[in-house]
Amino acid sequence: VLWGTHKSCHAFHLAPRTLRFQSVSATGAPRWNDHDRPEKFNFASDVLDYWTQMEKEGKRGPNPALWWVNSQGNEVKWSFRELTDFTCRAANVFTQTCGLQQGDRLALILPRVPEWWLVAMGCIRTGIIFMPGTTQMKAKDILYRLKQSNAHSIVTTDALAPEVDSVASECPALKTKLLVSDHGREGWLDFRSLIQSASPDHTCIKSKTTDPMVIFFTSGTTGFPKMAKHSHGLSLRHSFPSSRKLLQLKASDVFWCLSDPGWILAVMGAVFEPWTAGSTVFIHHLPQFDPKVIVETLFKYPITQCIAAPSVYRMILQENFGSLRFPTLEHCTTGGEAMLPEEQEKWRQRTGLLVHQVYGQSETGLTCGTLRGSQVKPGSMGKAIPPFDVQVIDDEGNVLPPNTEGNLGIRIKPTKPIGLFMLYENDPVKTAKVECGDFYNTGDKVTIDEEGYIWFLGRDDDIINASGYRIGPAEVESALAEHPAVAESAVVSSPDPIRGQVVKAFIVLTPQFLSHDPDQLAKELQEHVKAVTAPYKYPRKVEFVPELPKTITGKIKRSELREKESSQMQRQ
Ligand code: BCO
Repeated sequence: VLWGTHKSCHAFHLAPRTLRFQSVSATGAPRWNDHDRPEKFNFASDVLDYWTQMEKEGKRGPNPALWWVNSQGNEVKWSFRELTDFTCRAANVFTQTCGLQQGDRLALILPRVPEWWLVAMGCIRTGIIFMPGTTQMKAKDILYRLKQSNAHSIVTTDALAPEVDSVASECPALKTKLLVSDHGREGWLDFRSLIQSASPDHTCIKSKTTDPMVIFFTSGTTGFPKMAKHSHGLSLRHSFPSSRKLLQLKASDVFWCLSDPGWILAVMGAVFEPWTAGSTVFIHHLPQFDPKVIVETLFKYPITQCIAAPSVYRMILQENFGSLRFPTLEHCTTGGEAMLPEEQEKWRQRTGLLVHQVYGQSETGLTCGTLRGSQVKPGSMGKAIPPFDVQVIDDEGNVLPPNTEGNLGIRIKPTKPIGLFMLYENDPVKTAKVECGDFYNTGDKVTIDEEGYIWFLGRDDDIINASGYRIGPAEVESALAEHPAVAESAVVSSPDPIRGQVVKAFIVLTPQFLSHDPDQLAKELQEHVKAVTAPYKYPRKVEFVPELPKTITGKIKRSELREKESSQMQRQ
């Protein structure tokens, strides 16, 4: 056991060796400007190892780089020096033990355990493209990802290993399976013991800024999730002065990102953003979401900043907590879905802190936000963060005047900005479809006011955003179709006071199920969806209908159902 049984100690007792550096800034000041396009960048050598050097020179305080806790009172604290050591070992495990090479793909499906950070950084050191995914995934979701990406390796836990084994034979490219566990499993390599025995001597690749680094699976309005591929530029962008102004993190800050490490929000909020500043990344294992644990954690630990989806703030506010005046918390940020002005105000009244909204997608990373210290306009997602030139555009890519509704576009011509995704892997049609004139079209409807503040209005396609999860209707409909009771279904968003939106399924039953108890059947179908695909997608609302509205060509009119839901909620 490498960690988990120790309380308040540095749990990994391996002595870090002397480091070899690729590049180190002498001053600690950002070395790049917003519009620089350096040929080479690697977050591990240019940022992580930089802070390691600062620690060695006594130029960084005693705060750990990674501080992990769980509800059992276990703790892991790693310095940057230890992180450099362990992530070099991880890099050697991948290249030497697993035989992986730069450009190979690795599926990273771990909960919030310290090894997640070692795997991600080990991949960056070696140029292996990592693909984060939520542990809520089921065998079918994992199979889809492994096949689509031609993954060469997977790292996961005991809970998901049987699901992986059930589909591995259908994934010929999959060479190695790595288990993060205290127990062995046949056919799997034991990541923890491999890390212990691996050498800490590793030379980081000299990656080009434009080389691929990470792939996020992101749900679309049709079909199954697409692979948004990012280069090392995604991580470089956090070094740009404009990005640093957003949270103004310092090395003494303790930053808590509550997002699951399967999402881009966590890759930015629990890796790139805090480590670029030399801050402490704080992690609570949180296997189940519990507002009480979050509040207790904010009282117990010296957390100075946090970022979480609006639903998290709402769920905390909904409970009857005595005090929400957290002793060390200075700055709160939210992203992943829209937050209403009255919700921001309620948080301010209870905590004394403003919530600053940020906006981004798996394709774009951080796109806009309200900078720390600048005016918060409640309900607005802030202003564009350079080098992104963000405009409201029409369907032809023409820039619209202030206060006019249109699509949020990011300028990609004549030059694509650093930090924007490269493309949808294996999908040139979809990649071309999101290009609109000189812009990447996010598909999100917004307005921009005269001061440059951006206001989210919604989407006019079928994508559902439920408590910060982006869900494609086809993913849920195909899960429902596997149940014998379902003749046909249409899945849409339905407004919800806590989750913003929830998934609603309109279902036409097969004749043999028409006489079943509807409440019981709805529950059975919900459990069925939870069992065959990631449970966050399950329809929290189910309505049985005799038929679905369709166009004359037989296409389901989801928009009609969506509008019916919205107007029904407004009437309530
Ligand atoms: O609510 P239920 O209990 O009926 O169902 C929940 C879970 O209990 C259940 N579940 C989870 N694992 C399961 C399981 N059921 C069976 N087997 C399992 N293995 O499934 C439902 C999952 O829903 P949930 O994840 O919403 O759970 P919960 O506890 O209500 O969590 C609430 C939130 C707010 C913590 C959660 O919804 C959340 O984390 N939302 C934020 C998502 C996020 O981080 N989005 C950011 C994406 S990146 C981005 O947008 C770019 C921004 C720059």
